[in-house]
Amino acid sequence: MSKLQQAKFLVTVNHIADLPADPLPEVAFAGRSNAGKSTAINVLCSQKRLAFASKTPGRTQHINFFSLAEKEEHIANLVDLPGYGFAQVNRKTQSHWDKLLSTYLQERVQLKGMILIVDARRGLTDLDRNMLNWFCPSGKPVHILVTKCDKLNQSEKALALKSVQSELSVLEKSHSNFGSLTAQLFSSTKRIGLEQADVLLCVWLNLSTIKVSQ
Ligand SMILES: Nc1nc2c(ncn2[C@@H]2O[C@H](COP(=O)(O)OP(=O)(O)OP(=O)(O)O)[C@@H](O)[C@H]2O)c(=O)[nH]1
Ligand SMILES: [Mg+2]
Repeated sequence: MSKLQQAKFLVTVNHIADLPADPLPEVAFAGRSNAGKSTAINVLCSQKRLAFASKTPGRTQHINFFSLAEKEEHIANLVDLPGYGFAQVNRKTQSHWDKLLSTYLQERVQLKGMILIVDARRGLTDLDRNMLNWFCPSGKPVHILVTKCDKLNQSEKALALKSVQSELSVLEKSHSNFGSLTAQLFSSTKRIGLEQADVLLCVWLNLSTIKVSQ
C-alpha cells in the first residue's frame, strides 16, 4: 500500500496568507482546466472523492491541500491547484486566481516539485509552455503526466509521450537554470502509470516507499 493512500483533506486556501505554515514538503498538481488533476490525485491516493473532480471545467477553484502521514505524524502534503485556460470565469475572479497561483508557485518554499497534467490528446499547449518557462527557472523539478492516454491507441500513446519528451529535452538543454523535466504516460481511468508516479512522489516528498503491511 502506498503512503499516498492515507491522504486526508487538510485545508482549502483562497488567500496566500492562509497557506499552511508548517515547513512540510509538498508537491503541487498543475495544468489546464479539465486536464485531470483532481482525478489523478484521487487515483494516486486510491480514494474516490478526496479531490473534487468534475466534467465541468473550472471545478477546482482554490488551492486544496491533502495531508500525508507516516505513523500518524503529518509529514507532507499534496496540493491540487485550480486549472488554467478556462475562459468562462469573470475577469476579477481570473485575476484573483492568477495572483494566488503565481504567488504560491513562485514563493512557496515547501514546494518540492510540480506534477504537470497534460491531456495526451492535446499534448503540450502554449499555456503549458508558458507555465514551464515561468516555473522552471525556480530550479525545481517538473514531472508531466501525459494523462487520459486510455483515449489513444498504442502508436498514438508512444507518439504523444515522445513529442512531450523531445520538447522537454530541448527546454532542458537550452536553459541551464531549469530543474529536471520528465514525463510519463498516465491514465486515471485505466490506472496506467500509477506506480511510476507514486515512486516519484514518494522520492520528492521524502516518504519511505517501503510497502506498509495491511
Ligand atoms: N478518459 C479519461 N478521463 C479522465 C481521466 N482523468 C480525468 N478524466 C476526466 O476528465 C474530466 C476532468 O477531470 P478533473 O480531474 O476534474 O480535471 P481538473 O484538471 O481537476 O479540472 P479543473 O479542476 O477544472 O482544473 C472528468 O470528467 C474526469 O472524469 C483519464 O485518465 N481518462
Ligand atoms: Mg480539479
